[in-house]
Amino acid sequence: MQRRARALTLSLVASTALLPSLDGGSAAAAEDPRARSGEFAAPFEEPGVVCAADPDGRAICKPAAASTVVLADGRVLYWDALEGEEDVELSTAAEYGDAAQNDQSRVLRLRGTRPAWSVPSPADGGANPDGAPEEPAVPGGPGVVDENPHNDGGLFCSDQIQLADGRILVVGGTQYYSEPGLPGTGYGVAELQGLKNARVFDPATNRWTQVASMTYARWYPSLTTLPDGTVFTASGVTKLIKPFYPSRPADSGTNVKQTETFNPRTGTWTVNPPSANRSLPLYPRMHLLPNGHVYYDAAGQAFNPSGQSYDEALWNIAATYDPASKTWTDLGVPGIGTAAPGFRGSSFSVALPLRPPYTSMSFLSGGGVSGVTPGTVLAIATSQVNTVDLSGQAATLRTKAGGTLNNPRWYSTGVALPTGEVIAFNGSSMDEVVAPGSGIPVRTPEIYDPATNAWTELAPQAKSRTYHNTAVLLPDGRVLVGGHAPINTGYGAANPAAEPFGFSPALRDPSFEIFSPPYLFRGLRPVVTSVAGSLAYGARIRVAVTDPATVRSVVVMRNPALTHLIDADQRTVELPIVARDASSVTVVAPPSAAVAPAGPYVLFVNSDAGRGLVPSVGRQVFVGVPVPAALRQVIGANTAADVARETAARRAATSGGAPSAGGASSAPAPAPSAAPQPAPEPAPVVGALPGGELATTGRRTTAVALLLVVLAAAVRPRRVTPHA
Ligand SMILES: [Cu+2]
Repeated sequence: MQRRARALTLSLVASTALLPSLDGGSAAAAEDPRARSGEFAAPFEEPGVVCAADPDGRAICKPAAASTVVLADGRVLYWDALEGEEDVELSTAAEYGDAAQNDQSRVLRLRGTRPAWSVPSPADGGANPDGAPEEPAVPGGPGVVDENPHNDGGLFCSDQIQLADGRILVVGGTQYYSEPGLPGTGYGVAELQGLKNARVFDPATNRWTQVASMTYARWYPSLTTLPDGTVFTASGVTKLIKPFYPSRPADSGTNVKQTETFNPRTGTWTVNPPSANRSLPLYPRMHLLPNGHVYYDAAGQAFNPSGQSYDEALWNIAATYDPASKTWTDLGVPGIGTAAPGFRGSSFSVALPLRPPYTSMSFLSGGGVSGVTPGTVLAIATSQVNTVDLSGQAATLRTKAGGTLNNPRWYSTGVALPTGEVIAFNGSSMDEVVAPGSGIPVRTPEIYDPATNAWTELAPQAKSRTYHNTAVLLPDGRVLVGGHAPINTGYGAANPAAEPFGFSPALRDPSFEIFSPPYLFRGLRPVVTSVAGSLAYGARIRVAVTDPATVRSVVVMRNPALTHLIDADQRTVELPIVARDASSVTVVAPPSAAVAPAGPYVLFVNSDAGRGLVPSVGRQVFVGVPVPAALRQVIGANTAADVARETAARRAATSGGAPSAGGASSAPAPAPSAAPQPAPEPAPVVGALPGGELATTGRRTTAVALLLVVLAAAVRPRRVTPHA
């Protein structure tokens, strides 16, 4: 059916000064309040209209960063979520099976004085251009209607990791249809089905290509890179809303229990034996332990209070998976005796620094909602540190209650910093999958100090970002905060009427903001003047750095690849300092691929000249593999430019002269005087539905009314299906 894009609004690019603080401030920095609070720069977004009409009349809007990847070439790959909500006129539940669109991707370049965007080819990742087969819940029953050829390959609801060579593997995703539907109307009961597809983005060519597909279709899976470079894939669901599978009834009413492993060398998938099956939440919080096993941190996405899987009580149990024996071992329910024992929904799970001898690993989680069904719908403010101890014969789990967050936060993204601190960004006061648009956004980030186990509020951001927000550490030590792609208000049409009263924005937000953490205002930053591009396992590595005597630690951090609060490969590996001279420190590279799977990492040096840890600008390195030939030149050029700029800035700061041009100011992101004003809020492309237009939709309104009975059971993406 024809759809009309509405209310096209021009928004100017809001340029930001993209260069980070290099000198960390002058002598006056001791009194600088930003040394406690950090600072946000003004929001900016892709230039052009917020939404334009495609040849079919559908709204094509600027994507929000619901999934964000920091590429080894320093650029940022991101893609949208829930594309097409702008075309829903009355009811997401009744129209979205047709109105949904494949999600667009973008590449953002932050180097230089202005942000720049490019569009990968194809923009939507290229899966299923000719449609994909549906799995009907009722063979021969009310039919599947799938008349939109542009929504069978959505990037939304996939998961992604960095391959060892810096390409990005993206697995799963979404296809949309109505089941049942009314042919020719665009109306029906929306269904979101997982994809079997896997695709790879190559930063050297800006292209997406398709690789072999999985056996099982997965919506909201989690990927974890194993020590041998293969990729363990768990969970996801095939049909989100009506998960009954006539061809395999035993799999009905729960998520995909089968696990699969992808081998990037052969490009093939292997279904693991039944011993590797496990009932897990969507986007289970997984991490690779330094013994090579995969840890499930008893957290993930869940939709309280009505339940999502008949066996979801099992999600309370933390466990490890051994890739050699392909078996799981339960570690028990974490946090017994704390305020939030067991499963936590929509909570981040951030790996804290791995330190020699690498025999334990700790994970900080915070916020979200508590428990499986019935659980909580209101956000919680608890945090906890789960530690898996591998020093004995068998892995053991212990939980330490963390400090209470200053704000309850559902769907808050946690970002690990080079210093070992963690910042919680974004989120909402309640679960906005249950009641879209009814949460109060949390705009104040807070920082966790592992030394005190406490959370402290930071400088607030400009934009509200709740469902489908992201935040990732940039190689320069700042944090890129973006996203917000909500479900339409109350599963109807997007309605911004409640926003002035402090509720969540009804429309997607394609903007970004860059946060400079407090450590950027604590004094001079060390400058890494030289380091090898590739770190062989266990090798001694000379890191040439300014003022080596002040160096406290050297870490490598996996390049981020985040969606839905999860980046399973995220890890910070502290490298022991074994020698120090007048111009360098010498460290030992990670000992094994279990401690640090091969691939792209950013190396940071943390110094302390008396006012707390201050990280260097990071250097892109590869651990366990050579720098990929396709990226060698650009990484080399980036590094050379950074070293020259940072060295000049440090020289200017220490000589007492004015900071040199090129971003050496003590302010981390000053807006240049010529910069356009910050981008306006996204235009109300949907919510302000004119009355005249409503009057023209009488036929559709009747059709919607006819479907209400069916909708009562399916208006929300959650379910209770009896065990077959
Ligand atoms: Cu989602």
